[in-house]
Amino acid sequence: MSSESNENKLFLPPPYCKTPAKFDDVFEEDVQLSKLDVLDPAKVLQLCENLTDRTTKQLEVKVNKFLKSVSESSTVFLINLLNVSEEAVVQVVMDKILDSGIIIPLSEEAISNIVEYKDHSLKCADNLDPKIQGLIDEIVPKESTVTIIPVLAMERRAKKPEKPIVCPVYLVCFVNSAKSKTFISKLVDESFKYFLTLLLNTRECEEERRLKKQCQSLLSVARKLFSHLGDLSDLLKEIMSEARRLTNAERCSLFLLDPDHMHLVAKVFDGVSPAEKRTEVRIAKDQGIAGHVAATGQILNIKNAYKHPLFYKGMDEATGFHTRNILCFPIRDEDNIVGVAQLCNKIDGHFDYFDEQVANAFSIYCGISIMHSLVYKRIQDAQARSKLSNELMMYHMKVSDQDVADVITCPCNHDEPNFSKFTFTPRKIIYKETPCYVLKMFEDLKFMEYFRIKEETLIRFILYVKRGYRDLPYHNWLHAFCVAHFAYLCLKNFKLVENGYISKLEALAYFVSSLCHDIDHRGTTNSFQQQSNSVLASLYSSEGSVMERHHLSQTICTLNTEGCNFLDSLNRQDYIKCLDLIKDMILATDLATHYNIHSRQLAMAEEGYDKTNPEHRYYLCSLLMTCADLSDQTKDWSETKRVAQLIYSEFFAQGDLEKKMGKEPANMMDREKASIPDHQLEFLKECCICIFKILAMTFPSANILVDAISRNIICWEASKTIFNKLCVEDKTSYEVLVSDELEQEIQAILKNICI
Ligand code: 7OP
Ligand code: ZN
Repeated sequence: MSSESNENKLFLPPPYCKTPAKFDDVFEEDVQLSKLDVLDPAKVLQLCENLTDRTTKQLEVKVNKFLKSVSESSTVFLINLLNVSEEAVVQVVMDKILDSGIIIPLSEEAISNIVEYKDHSLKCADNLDPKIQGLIDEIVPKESTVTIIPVLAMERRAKKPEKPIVCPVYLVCFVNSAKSKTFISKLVDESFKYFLTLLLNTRECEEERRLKKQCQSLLSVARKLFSHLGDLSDLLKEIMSEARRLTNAERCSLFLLDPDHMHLVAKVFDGVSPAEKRTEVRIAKDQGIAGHVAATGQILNIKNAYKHPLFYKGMDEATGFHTRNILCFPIRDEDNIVGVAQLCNKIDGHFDYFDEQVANAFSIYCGISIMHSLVYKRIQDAQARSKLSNELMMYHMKVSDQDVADVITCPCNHDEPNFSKFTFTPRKIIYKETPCYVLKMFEDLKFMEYFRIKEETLIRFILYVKRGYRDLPYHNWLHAFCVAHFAYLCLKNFKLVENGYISKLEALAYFVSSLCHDIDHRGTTNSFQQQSNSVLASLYSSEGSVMERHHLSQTICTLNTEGCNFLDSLNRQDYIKCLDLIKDMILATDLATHYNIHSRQLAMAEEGYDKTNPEHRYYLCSLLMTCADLSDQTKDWSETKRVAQLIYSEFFAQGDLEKKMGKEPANMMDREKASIPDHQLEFLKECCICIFKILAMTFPSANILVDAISRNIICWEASKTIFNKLCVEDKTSYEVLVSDELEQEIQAILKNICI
């Protein structure tokens, strides 16, 4: 049949619908019986008064009774033709409401082919769809005459509402009627004018209620998806029992594909008596209905299990359960079928189109849950592994009680002269004694008594921090020690606490931050982390200051290591405040942070430091951190030169690494290209001088630091000629830096300046 003739049929106007003008005469011609010949207005009126029910079933009973009486039939029933779900449904036969409706699936094509317009009247097709014929045979006794009259209506759920189409919505079946087909046809045409709209509206209303309930249940399940994250089997159980409830199934089960991919293993049995539960149900992946669904990925709606070729009776025989019908659907994760869910025995009939829709939604829910819990498990595993390796590492670098005792009983004096002067160079402290000096500074700053710090705990903390630093040329424990020493110098010389610039707690945080600010530095910059996609970058790059965030995290970890939390005698409020300050101060050591707030720091110094202004306090603390971090540059020339050697061997190592990775390093990191005096001069002039000048605006005694940097600038300027000379002789910048010539030359110049 061509699609055009098919379409024509659909556009046939039903007699009770507003019809296009050109059809009007067709119907006028065809009138053989008048309205009054078939309908008694009083009866119709009485019926209409009575059609007050809320359900289509109850309405159908009354309509059937009316039609039976008028048509003098033995039985009348309606076949509902549902265009949306593509089903034919009988839910009432005469005045008997069926427990479970008789539902048969019909294709859209089949539905549109039911009706023909022939001999100027609307009829059922001569060869009625065999499925519908079967449905009628199921209800009507043999040897009966059945007159079937179609009822058409505008399709309300048309895909294009602006182009409505007319389609059959009912087949009215009259059994053994005493009236002629013409009479019955006229009766249907005329009477449905009065109640078709009511029937259809009620049908639609029922449908909406069902959809609403379905949506609500799906929503409530969706909420649960997040509540059982930790336990997948719990969650799946919850989901499946909801699916069972929603589709009115007697039981449901869920099978997941075994990792061997050869078996489906039952994970959930809901609606099964406990006695029936066996240890494990396992089926071959290509066996039976579940296997078929797993293989094809197609939902299977089986109305009669025992008639289905794939149905395996063995399970029923083993369990004593009788399977009538089955709705079996696949469960997918991102791209694969990972399992199969099965709903058995719809309590009042067959699984229908709507059950299939529910199944579809639940299939998606299960898939999401499985995926979520896999991700969740992976995260938990990773966390556990990291905790384990952390514990292992901590065990191997455990600071022993003996190490702590050795610091307490250290026989050395620790009274270097000028230790608390800006001119003191902490790099000359004997390495072994650095922890003792840190302890000494803690004591000297009166932190021990003020915060009731336990000496043993503090020493253990210091020793763990020391171990936290790697063996790098520059960013090692000695750098931390120097920065902490400079913090100590500021606290003492500027009398930061005594003069109320900062609080005692801020002072403590400043000192601790200085000591910890580079823990576990890897000798590479923030941009290197991002370039190389390092683990640290993946953890922190979205927030910036990648390394600094890691140093902070390491600091907190160290503090939380057993026997290390020397801050635990602080009250809760101070403790939280202290960690907050430490966070701010460690993050302030990222020079990018410094450049961010540099102009506001300058403005603060220009307008005068206001200790009651919290922003000023933050800017001052940040400035103090930056100064401490760069304090190597405020020492004498030989220190500056030594530090430059350390820094450039670290920078060049990163440059070498970048070259190996096929990237081009920045000039400063490239041992072939870098001009050390130029980079140092730029760093001192553009960065250091400015920072220390801001400091000196608030603390005039810091001018000696600015002067020291200026002297170093002169030396670097002077060194340029030697660098230029020796570089021509094919020496690298670094070779010149460590050469004797440079040392001699600058010493000579310095002697001249000092005299
Ligand atoms: N002296 C130094 C650093 C050269 C005490 C760091 C940089 C910024 C701008 C050069 C430049 C380097 C940086 C510290 C000290 C240590 C400064 C962070 C650097 N002489 N560098 N240098 N710094 O990023 F022009 F690398 F950790
Ligand atoms: Zn540092």
